[in-house]
Amino acid sequence: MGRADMRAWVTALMLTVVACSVSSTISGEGDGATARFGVNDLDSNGKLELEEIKKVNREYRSALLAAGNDSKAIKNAEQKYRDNLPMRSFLIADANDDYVVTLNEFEAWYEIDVNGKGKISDLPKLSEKDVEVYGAFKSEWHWILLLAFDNDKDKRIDEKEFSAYMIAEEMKAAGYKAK
Ligand SMILES: [Ca+2]
Ligand SMILES: [Ca+2]
Ligand SMILES: [Ca+2]
Repeated sequence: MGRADMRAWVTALMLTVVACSVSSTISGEGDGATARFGVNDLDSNGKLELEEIKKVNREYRSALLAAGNDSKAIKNAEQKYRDNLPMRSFLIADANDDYVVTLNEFEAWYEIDVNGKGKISDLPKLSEKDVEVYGAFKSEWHWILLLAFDNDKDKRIDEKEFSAYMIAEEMKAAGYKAK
């Protein structure tokens, strides 16, 4: 695969995941920031840890995967995980890059990214390490999606299997049912 091709399919993969996580920025009633922080703080220790956010996001993805093409099941999963904090948002909110998001860091992120106050450029930038963490985490999900096309079950994706995956993705994007 050439470099340009590689870029094209990586972009296609990224779009799939973005589409899956867009719905998660809706917040609940009342003090949205605190409520949403609480939903993601699985062990209720007042901090959001990297592993915790990975866990929530994995659960959300599994629910979407289980929903398959069933649009009602997809809606239910999106509703259930509407306060889920996407990995990318966690990494942005983590202003001091210690991979723990405090309520203060979370509220600062929430004001700008969810409440739309201030400028997006005021948000902390993703560091190189953040991008690495994000890329590695995303690869888990892409690998699960790809393995569904591992017809000979050898845990490797050959050219033919990859082609079937891409066709299925394009079918989905064009609004046709998967074969
Ligand atoms: Ca926690
Ligand atoms: Ca932090
Ligand atoms: Ca294979």
